[in-house]
Amino acid sequence: MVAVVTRRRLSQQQAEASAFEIDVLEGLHDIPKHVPAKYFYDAAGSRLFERITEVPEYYPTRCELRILRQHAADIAKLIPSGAALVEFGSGSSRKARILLKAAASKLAAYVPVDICGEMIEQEAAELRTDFPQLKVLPVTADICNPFELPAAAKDASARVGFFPGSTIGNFEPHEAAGFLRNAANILGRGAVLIIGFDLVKSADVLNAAYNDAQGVTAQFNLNLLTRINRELGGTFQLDTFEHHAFYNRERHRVEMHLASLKRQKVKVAGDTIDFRAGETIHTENSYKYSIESLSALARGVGWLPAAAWTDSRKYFAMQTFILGA
Ligand code: AVI
Repeated sequence: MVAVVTRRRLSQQQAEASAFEIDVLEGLHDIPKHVPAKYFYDAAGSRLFERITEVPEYYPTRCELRILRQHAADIAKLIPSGAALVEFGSGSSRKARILLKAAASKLAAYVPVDICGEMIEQEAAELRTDFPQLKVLPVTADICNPFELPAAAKDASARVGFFPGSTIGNFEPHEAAGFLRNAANILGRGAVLIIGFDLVKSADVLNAAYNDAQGVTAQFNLNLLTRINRELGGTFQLDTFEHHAFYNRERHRVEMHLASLKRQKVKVAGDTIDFRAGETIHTENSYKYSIESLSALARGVGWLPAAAWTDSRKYFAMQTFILGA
């Protein structure tokens, strides 16, 4: 049994490793060069992201926590009694805990869904201690693909989706629509969806948030090259690449790039990649929405916009949507 589990875990790791290799090589041979932002989050990248959330310039996490703490009771009122709360990309469940404190007594279950099974199982154990009356039923899945909910969530009076963290901003708009469609299919009739997202604002605030003075965001961006070196036998010299992040006003998004400081050749998984001086690898887009623009996107795939809350500076929003008939 142990051998079977170990073999299964190994083959999952191998499949993930080869998807990483395929995506990185495909992106580095493309023009312009790009690598999907989801590969930032190895163990070191996840730790660096946690540090980003604490730098003074990066406001989204603090704003969202403030909105949740201030309006938890109102948000909880929108959760039907006997509903299951399904969190998409739950990670540490830090934000869900605020909602759970306000709504646990009327919930049939809390279903944290994340690609990282180990993390949510560990978090689920802690939640069961802190909320002994609550059924905590973790699901390991990619939130952008169809997945099965546990029976207790399917049998609940309704399902309420929770998608905090402005992760929706890291999807291209067509992917965001795809996510919303998938969430509608999974949550089903009568569903409510609560989304936290970053609002369009002055370029100065946005540029500062992604270029913090301590350089943590730069380290986070460059860590992608460290990961490629380690996992794909890459030969990137980190001091020959520079973190570039800027707000692209036309496309309502912050773009992150890694710019080569010189003309050079880099080896990755046996392939040679040529860089011109100044050429960049596009590593992330972080789309900023208005309440109206996210409402329009959601309406297009059947979600009707309902109540929304923002912080006092209108930097960040938490909005609820109801699945149309
Ligand atoms: C995870 N995500 C919402 C962050 C963002 O703001 O787009 C990732 C990040 N990238 C640089 N700083 C933070």
